[in-house]
Amino acid sequence: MTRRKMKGSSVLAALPRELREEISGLNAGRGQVQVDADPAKRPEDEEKRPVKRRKIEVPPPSNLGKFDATGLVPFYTDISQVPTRLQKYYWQRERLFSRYSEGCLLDEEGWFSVTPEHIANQIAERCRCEVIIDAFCGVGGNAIAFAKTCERVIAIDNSPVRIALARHNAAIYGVADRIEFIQADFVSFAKALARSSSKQRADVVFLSPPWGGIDYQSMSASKSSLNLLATNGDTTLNYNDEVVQEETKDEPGYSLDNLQPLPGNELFALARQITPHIAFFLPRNQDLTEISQLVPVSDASNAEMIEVEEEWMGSKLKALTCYFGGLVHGQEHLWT
Ligand code: MGP
Ligand code: SAH
Repeated sequence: MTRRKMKGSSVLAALPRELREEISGLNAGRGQVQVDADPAKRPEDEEKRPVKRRKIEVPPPSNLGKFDATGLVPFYTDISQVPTRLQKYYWQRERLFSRYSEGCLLDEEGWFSVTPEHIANQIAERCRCEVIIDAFCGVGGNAIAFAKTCERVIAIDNSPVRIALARHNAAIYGVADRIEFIQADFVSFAKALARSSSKQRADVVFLSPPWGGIDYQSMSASKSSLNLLATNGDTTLNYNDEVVQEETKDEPGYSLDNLQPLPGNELFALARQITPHIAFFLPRNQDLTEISQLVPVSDASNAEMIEVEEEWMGSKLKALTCYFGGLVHGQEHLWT
């Protein structure tokens, strides 16, 4: 994809005063934070324990300066410190952040929703542009990757804790100064931006909203996939890859209705008021019929194409990214 150049007024400058004030006050505080207590170590346990050589990751002395969020959440250096429900994510820590051992910090939602670095880099390459909005930046997995391919990254999250963690992690990667972190509700932000008269907005909006928690796979299924299951007793979605067909066979598809803070079709419509070029990060079992219904139906010659990228980590399908507008191969003309 060609690199898109847009010059002119900044996104923040285009916002109404109330929103700018809300945003400029963000960097001030870290808000109330709940921290999982480290498991208490009893001296008598230490004595009983056989002496073993253990590799412990120790974060180097911090040079993060004003972005240092150390202490906001625990930095785990050993599996024994990690709550059981998060252990499967901790085992993958170097895949989530290759610089984890340098002190990357994640809170509970961060652990189960951060985009693994390799996948984030792939998406960022595809989204290469001047101004990108990461609408739900979490602990910064995608925002850090976008900072390497985009001129400006506007990273939004409504959690003050995760904004602080994202900024801390971005500092470890040396890109904190290349990202504008904004603690805000994306819905209000997008509505304000869409209302603003500025012609210069954002080239791309990246949507990676909450899917409904750690158990998103068991959430209510989409109507169309349930109908298919009822009529066929078997469904193979429109994937070309046999492995994916195997994995999704007989499983009802995830519905966009489960997304937060709005159903996916409303979230998409909101983002489309900002730009036609959208990347939407979704569960691997997303019902693709719902995705196809996001764009207006038109005759075949004019039909807008959507591209769905499977995000694999090793032999495991992790998620899907759906690309719209000029992000779709063959639709580069939509950038003009
Ligand atoms: P997963 O299915 O929870 O993990 O999430 P895994 O390791 O495939 O678990 P398993 O039990 O199926 O083996 C897969 C990927 O989806 C994670 O690495 C995250 O990148 C992403 N992800 C998961 N959740 C719950 C969310 C979410 O709520 N929002 C966003 N944006 N991404 C998520
Ligand atoms: N892509 C991110 C993970 C995103 S998880 C990463 O790689 O780290 C989804 C995030 O959406 C959470 O951090 C949550 O705080 C945030 N969120 C939920 N509702 C929001 C809203 N209304 N506006 C902005 N952010 C929101």
